[in-house]
Amino acid sequence: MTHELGRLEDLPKEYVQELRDLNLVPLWPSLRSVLPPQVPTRHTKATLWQYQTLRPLLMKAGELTPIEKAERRVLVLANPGHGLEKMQASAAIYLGMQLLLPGEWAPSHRHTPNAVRMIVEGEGAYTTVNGEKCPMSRGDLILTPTGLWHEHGHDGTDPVIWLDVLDLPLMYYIEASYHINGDRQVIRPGQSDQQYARAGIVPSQVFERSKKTYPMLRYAWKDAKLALQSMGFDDASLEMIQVNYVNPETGTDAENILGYYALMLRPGQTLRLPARSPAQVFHVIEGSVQAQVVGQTFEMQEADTCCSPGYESVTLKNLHDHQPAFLFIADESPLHRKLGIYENRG
Ligand code: 1HN
Repeated sequence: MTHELGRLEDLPKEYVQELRDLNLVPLWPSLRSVLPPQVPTRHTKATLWQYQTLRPLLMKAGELTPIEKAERRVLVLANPGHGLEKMQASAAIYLGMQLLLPGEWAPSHRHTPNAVRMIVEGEGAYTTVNGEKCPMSRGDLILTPTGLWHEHGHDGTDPVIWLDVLDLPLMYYIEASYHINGDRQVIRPGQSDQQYARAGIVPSQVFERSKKTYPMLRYAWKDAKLALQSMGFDDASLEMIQVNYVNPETGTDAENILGYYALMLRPGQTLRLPARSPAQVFHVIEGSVQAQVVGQTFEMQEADTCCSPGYESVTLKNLHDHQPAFLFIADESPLHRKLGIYENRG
């Protein structure tokens, strides 16, 4: 039973002021707003960012702002429900589209927020993560987890664009967000994507356990796509054809706060995702997808990105009848599970 509670206006003004002067506030006028019944208040609005409209503006940023003046040349995908200046896609998720032009270099730094990048366009760029060179190709996922040095370089001939996903809003909210600049990294031999590319085959550790908290830093799209295609092929009745990006040593989420997945929709398939507590981000890698999110319908083409608030179901439809569609998904599941608040409401 939810009772009407007393309002601030019900109290004598002088009393409220006396409290305020002592840095005191009565709880009951605000109790329902901080702890609403049944469903949390969500500022995250279902929002679509179309690549076709965003891309020319990102290229324009390439003309307007040299890389030295930007360090990271990014247009942030900001959710209007949170206020654009907050630079949030959801409560915990930051999204940005980053442009690196041929010959440019985005200098080395490390920071507390965890990041990944999903490569959208172009060849020849790479991220160096703790000395390991991770080449960028369309659909690849590259991790830059908390505390790891990272910088971007570009030896190719065309612009390279990628989607950055970070847990920056959370880190900022808990007053734990900061960075340290570093020197240009010395690239050492290392191809973690090759060492761990085949699930079930991992390096033996007889004499020494791996000291790496993050053994795999690059997840090639060709491997994720093959896994999805064979899942669909092996079981024609399988409804949700999805892979999780995991740490190959532990089998747990690739990073601590946000979860990363790739999903295949069969030709013409409609898939209803249950209402679960974490907010989600959907990014089209290949194909055309309709996303129905909180009463909104988004028609998404390749490289389009949308987000959905938590506690809402999402219905995805492959708009092609003859080709599969592939989506990259990021969500707040690892965070919700660690907090003990993860829910699936069906
Ligand atoms: C960052 O380090 C990168 O390394 C991109 O490419 C976007 C947004 C906020 C804070 C750090 C990068 C970022 C970022």
